[in-house]
Amino acid sequence: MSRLVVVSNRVASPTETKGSAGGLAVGVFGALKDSGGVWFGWSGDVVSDTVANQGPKLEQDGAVTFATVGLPKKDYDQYYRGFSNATLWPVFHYRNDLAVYDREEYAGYRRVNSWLAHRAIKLLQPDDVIWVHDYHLIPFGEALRAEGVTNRMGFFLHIPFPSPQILLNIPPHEELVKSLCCYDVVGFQTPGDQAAFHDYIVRHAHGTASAEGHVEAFGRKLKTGVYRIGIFPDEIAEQAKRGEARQDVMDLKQSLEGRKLIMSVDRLDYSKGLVERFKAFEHFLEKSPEWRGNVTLVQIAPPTRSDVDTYQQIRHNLEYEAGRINGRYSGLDYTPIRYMNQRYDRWKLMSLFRESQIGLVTPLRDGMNLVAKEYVAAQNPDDPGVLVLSQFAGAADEMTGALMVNPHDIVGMSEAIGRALSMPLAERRERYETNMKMLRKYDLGVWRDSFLADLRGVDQGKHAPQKR
Ligand code: ADQ
Repeated sequence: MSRLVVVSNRVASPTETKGSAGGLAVGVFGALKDSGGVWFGWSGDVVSDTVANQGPKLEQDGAVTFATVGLPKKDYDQYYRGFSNATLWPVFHYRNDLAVYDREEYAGYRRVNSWLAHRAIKLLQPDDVIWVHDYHLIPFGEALRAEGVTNRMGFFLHIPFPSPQILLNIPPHEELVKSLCCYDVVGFQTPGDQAAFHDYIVRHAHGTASAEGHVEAFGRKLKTGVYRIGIFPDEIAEQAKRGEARQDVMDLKQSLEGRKLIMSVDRLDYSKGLVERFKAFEHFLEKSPEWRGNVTLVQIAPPTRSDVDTYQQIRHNLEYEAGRINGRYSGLDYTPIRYMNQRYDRWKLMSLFRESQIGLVTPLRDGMNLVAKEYVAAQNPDDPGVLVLSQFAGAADEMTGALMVNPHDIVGMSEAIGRALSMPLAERRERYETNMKMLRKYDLGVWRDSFLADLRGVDQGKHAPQKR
């Protein structure tokens, strides 16, 4: 089998791939181990130009090479903080109101992609299969092609692909889509994302797109597909069970003094609908006095991208809302919202999920949302909690056993909390089983293997120079 080269903005460290981090790192590493290969990307360090140009730094773990480069400050600002996270991320999450566009940042974004491609070339072998991940790296494949690389190349978008009317707000939208068309396979999380891409191809790029995902545009032919990212549910269940008897979890249980528990876990990001969620919980307490003092919302939200302005704003808003609501409904021995900013070990998160009666997952927009899936997998099958899920999470397509909510509808979310708290066991079990069936059908291995099968199925000679 040909080697695999994975390219992502951040590279998991060899220790993270041993299971302590998210399942995604473990899943991708599994594919790398099977075929041997390279994981290439940014180390997360900001370094001098000289140090950056000395990269990539190589670390070997069996048949897998971890190859990382540092980024100079200017590149970090323009490529990562700028165009990736202040333009692409908000627009792809339908938040044009939060997006800024700066030509120089965009130029930096393309420049860094070309520089990364150039650093990666020396690691490539002729029949390697190259799998590029996410919005930071849209032009990476095109930059490799410009250097004469003819390998099979695929791209997977972890976040939503917006409808064309939204995408048109990014001035160089056409260049971005053209870059995507340089890959052989482009993967999306949901049929809606794929359809939005096809829509752009047909209506704005004068191309064609078939229902089977055959796309022709900008003089290129590619395949698009829907590859729903998943988890390994049995592994999550195992972690959740293992944590049950651990001290931290027992302490939490004791501190709840028999109260019901609602769990929410998200990166601190405006796409996750945290403020609306807090307001829904407040509304629930307002309308259901019998529940005051009897139910606690634990919100775990580690900060990310804290040097991007909009992220400082959301953090500020959330602290304000938590303080305000707690001020209104706390008692001497009761705090309605426990809001924490730390990262937690996976086993701890999973066992907290298992202890809780509701998983409240209400993003305004989300590519997939793995927390929703982890919540379900962590439940005790004999007495499962209820997933309350936003219709705008990619996971909503599969988790049809969830109580579905519109995260803009504060009253609707508040009603769903009430319904979930008093749901009979038989209904909870039925909903849990429905969700578990989908988690097993579309687990992380299926996501990875189906994408790679499509990529490996591409004719290897497709990009070879034509003989005269
Ligand atoms: P994210 O936006 O990061 O991912 P999500 O899919 O929920 O969102 O994944 C977050 C992961 O981080 C989960 O595995 C979760 O358990 C973990 N996590 C969150 N908070 C944590 C904490 N405090 N401590 C430890 N772990 C924590 C992006 C897209 C999503 C898409 C994924 C995968 O935005 O839509 O589902 O990629 O493709």
